[in-house]
Amino acid sequence: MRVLITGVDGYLGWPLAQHLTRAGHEVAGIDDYSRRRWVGEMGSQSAIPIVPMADRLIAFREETGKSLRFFKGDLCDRSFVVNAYKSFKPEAIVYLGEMPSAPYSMIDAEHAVYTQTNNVMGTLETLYAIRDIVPDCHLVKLGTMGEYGTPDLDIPEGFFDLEFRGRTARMMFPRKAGSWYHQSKVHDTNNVEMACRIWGTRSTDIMQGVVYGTRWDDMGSDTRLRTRFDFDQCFGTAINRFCCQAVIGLPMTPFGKGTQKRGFLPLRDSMACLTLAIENPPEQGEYRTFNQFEEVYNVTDLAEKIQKVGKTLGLNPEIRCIDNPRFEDEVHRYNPDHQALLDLGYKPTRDMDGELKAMLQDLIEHKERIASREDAVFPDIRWDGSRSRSEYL
Ligand code: USQ
Repeated sequence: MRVLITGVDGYLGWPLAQHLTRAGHEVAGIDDYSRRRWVGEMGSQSAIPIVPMADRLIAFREETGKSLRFFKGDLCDRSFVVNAYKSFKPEAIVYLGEMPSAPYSMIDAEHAVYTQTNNVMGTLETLYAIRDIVPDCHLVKLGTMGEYGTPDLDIPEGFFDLEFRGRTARMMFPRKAGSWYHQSKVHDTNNVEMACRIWGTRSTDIMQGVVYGTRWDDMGSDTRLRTRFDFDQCFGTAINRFCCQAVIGLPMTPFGKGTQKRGFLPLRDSMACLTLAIENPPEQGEYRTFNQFEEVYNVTDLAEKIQKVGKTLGLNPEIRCIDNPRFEDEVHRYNPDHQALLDLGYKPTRDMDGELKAMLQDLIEHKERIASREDAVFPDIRWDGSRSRSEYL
């Protein structure tokens, strides 16, 4: 299948391009290197060194024996998008090309507007390009479990039966996002669903949990093929940040009570799930939702797991709960359905300790590199708009 990956230079896009190529698909990628710029803006860099795209492409050809077609450009630039789609004629698009950080979107009005413009407009341009150029193409759109928020109810896979005044209708389950970033994905969900409904296009909207890990199943040995790993306060998730804090001897920082729960899945499982979605497309006109995660933990559980695994590697990280810079529920129900991918044959790895060990081993190699950007680890972006990090110091 011809698969186009938007955001191919990112954490998920780069391994996915390799994984799909090895699975026999013809892959093209789009990127404008914005992730590298955003992380630079945060005063940070990937903990695992990554090479420029030109070198990535050479290594890709040497390793897989195949070329990756690469289009450099902005997904909000209509003529660029149209030309790329006309040239490659994708049969599936994996849409990863969005600004993915909740804290970044909460910095100020400029960052909030940028996040929603980049994410929502980019997706809209793609919906039009699909309609006009490749109407049979399957859009695999990356949403987030954070779209649902923590509503104190069980969470279905996208839809539920709403009963009102004696009548029942199948409706989208209400979304209750907690950052401008997560809200941008809610807007995308509404737009993608409507495109399927009115134009007869087809999409899988993936409500993905937090992906972690540095390795994937068919990863080659060439270091130029490694994927990035961020740990700054915006682009590092809690799990990434805790691992890097552990490696450089800083306390791990659950926010508030540390009882916030999230769904997690390893990078290798994210690759497997996305491949299953691509290879099992919905019918023309269908919009479907997958809740894509494997295990649920709260952030203190995570820190304790990292502490335990870290000790086997000679680390001895402390856990220090700090004032929560976000407005979010810290004590909440979290029981989302996630059956659709299992029905398609997804076999979860279920080895978080093994993944954490590999992550920590890979990061220990780059301890100096992480320590050189220690400042970027400290969280000071607060949901009330102030910037203060005194408690951590
Ligand atoms: N947290 C801490 N300590 C930290 C950093 C975060 O306790 O040092 C807490 C946060 O308060 C939050 C939880 O950890 O309650 C998760 O935060 P996160 O930064 O790990 O992840 P989140 O903001 O939810 O966003 C990440 C990705 C995003 C993706 C989402 C999936 O950045 O792209 O959409 O995970 S999900 O969490 O399922 O919505």
